[in-house]
Amino acid sequence: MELLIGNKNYSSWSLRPWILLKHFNIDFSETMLLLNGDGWKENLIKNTPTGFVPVLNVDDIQIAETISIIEYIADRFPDLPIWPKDIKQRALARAASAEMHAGFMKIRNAAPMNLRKSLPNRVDIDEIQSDLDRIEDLWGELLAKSSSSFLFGEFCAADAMFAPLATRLKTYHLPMSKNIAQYVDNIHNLSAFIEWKDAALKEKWNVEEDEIDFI
Ligand SMILES: N[C@@H](CCC(=O)N[C@@H](CS)C(=O)NCC(=O)O)C(=O)O
Repeated sequence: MELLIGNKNYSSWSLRPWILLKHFNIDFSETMLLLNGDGWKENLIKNTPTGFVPVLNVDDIQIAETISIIEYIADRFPDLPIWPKDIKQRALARAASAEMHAGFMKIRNAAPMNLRKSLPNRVDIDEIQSDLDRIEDLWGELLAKSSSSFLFGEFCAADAMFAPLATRLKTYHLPMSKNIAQYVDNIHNLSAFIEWKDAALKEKWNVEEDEIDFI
């Protein structure tokens, strides 16, 4: 299996399947397709079905779309707790993941993932307040019922889906309750996340549209 990813500092979608594969010690290779530089988009179009990363190459097929990659991983490794084992918990984990896939547009637009920066006071909180409220409600409710440090007990695909959002809360010093801050730290303390971030910090490239200083 080969995972095509974008720059680790910026590519929030790439982080999701990567952190899941790493956390569960699944063997895969990775190839980075840059999101900056001359011809970067043409290169993406040439190497992926959609012109976007991540993509999982498996034998003769290319799986695009993060959520589909995650479902493939879950199907391929049914003994691993990629999703919660309980059918109702699994349904809730998938619902939360689908909500992440389709939503939180305000925070995604206003606060792009940028792991190497610390950017307090750059985001208009009023503009993203409804997304922040939803995070408090959704994560707060799940964490209150969770038996461990993550949304459904042990780390699972839903946490992988939310990992980039957790980084945005930290990078932009967004307001959050104590419980949510603890969860954000739990994501940051995962060894798979630390490995991704260490690599991100070594990158020298700038993706200007994701640097809110440039805007
Ligand atoms: N719906 C896609 C979104 C993927 C996506 O937006 N990836 C970004 C990198 S994080 C990308 O490839 N951007 C290239 C572009 O904007 O043209 C998914 O779920 O994987």
